[in-house]
Amino acid sequence: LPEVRYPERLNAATALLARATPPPDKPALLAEGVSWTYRELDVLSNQIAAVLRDDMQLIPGNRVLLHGPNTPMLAACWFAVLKAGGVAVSTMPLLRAAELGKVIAKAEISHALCDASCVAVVRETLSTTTLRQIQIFEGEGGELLELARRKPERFEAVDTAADDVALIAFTSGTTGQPKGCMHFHRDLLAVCDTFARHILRPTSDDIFVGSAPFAFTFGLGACLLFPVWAGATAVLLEHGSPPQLAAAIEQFGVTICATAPTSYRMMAALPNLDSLQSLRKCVSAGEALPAATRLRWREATGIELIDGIGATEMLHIFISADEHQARPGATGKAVPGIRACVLGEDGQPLPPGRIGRLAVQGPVGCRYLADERQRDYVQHGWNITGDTYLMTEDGYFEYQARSDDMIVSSGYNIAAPEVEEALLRHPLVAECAVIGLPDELRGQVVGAFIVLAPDQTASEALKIELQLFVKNQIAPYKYPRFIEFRDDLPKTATGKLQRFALRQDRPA
Ligand code: 3UK
Repeated sequence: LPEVRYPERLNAATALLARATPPPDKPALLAEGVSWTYRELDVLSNQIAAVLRDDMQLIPGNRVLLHGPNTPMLAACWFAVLKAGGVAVSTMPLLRAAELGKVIAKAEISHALCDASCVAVVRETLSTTTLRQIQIFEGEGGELLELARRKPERFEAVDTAADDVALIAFTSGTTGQPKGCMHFHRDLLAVCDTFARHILRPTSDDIFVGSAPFAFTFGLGACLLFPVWAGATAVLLEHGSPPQLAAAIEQFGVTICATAPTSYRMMAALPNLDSLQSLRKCVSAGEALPAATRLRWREATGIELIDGIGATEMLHIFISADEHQARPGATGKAVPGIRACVLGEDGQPLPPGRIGRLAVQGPVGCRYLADERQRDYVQHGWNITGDTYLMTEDGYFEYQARSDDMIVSSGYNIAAPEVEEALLRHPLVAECAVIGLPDELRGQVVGAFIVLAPDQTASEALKIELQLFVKNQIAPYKYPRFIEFRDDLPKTATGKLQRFALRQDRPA
């Protein structure tokens, strides 16, 4: 295993910005009507760091809320917080006051840098939280920028230890309440030195775009850390819906795109796929990638998707395969620098071909903010991600389900995503979620919640058709005995299905 070593004293913001030594006029960040060079990004983040220290009385170790959609200003603020020795806590731009209040309280946040478009919600939390200092930015202006522009161009970054906390990321709550995960300065480089260095392999000529906000570490890596680490260019989008993503790819000549499987499925259905010609590499993460989506994207663009499983607890992707090594039905192999195995009920590694709990180990690991579920996630030095996997003889990891989403019906193990994948191949099915429903006879039965394609009508006949459709593709015992049509499905802010919410909806 290639080992990654970092100096004992390390500030990730200066290390990342100093590493690439791009020509000073090289664009670092692009957005609608905005283009910032590496030098502009470095200087402005120095000046904001000075505002944090001198005007906002930030003390190293203080936690700073970064609230707003992905913009060059938010990126400059992120680097500034780290330079000033603060701990960055990015939050999803659409959070409501009650949710934001919980995050501020849990992370004991004292300072905030906030986009004017979402400041109201932050102000609502003021009376009930520890938050004391707020500065607001507005596009290329605002109070914060006015203060910043009066500061010197240089700033001596705080001499942080490599294992000082640099950020706290909150999980998206696929299985319940969001949990805060702490990551060190060195972790920010470690994800670049594992996934980016060995799998993505960007060059300084690449232009990145992604749909995930910085608050989702998939987005922080793919839209900020990796491009800066490579001395490349990042296009920042405030809204990353599939049509907006496709438009940005055309407008900016994007070469690397990172988004979720659903988004690739929807982009592949857009007219005029020629506009995606500039693309070179595409990363899919966040949810299992259906083989049909991989195929559709290859047919549409000629590009083999780079699937990768990551987690907030691990900061970024730990199992993946590049475009040459990709294998349909498998997420990939352990990323160089990271170890992975499949554990049995007894906590011992299973031989290849057996289904069990995925366990990973590497330079980055889970460190929950409160004790929360630390002992469930980290066992004997292994991070237990909560996913069920099978490892093949040659080290490929095949995703089965979230451990909570394995359905046991009449003694059979049925992975919810496999049934969903079969249903999604039907042209009338737009979205679906499969869960186990309690059943006296069978223990559990397979239940499917289905959103139909626009203008389609639900009927009993269609239910039967869909059941047959599944039986014809996968083992017949896996077919959904129960089907319900819905207008929409419960999802997290990062767009993931909340199967637990469907289970809670339906008491035994
Ligand atoms: C699931 C996948 C199958 C899996 C994330 C890339 O998703 C990220 O972090 P979260 O904390 O969720 C983690 C869980 O999501 N998952 C993610 N990717 C895949 N399942 N195939 C995949 N390719 O259950 C995992 O445990 O929201 C992804 C980078 C950074 C991230 N934080």
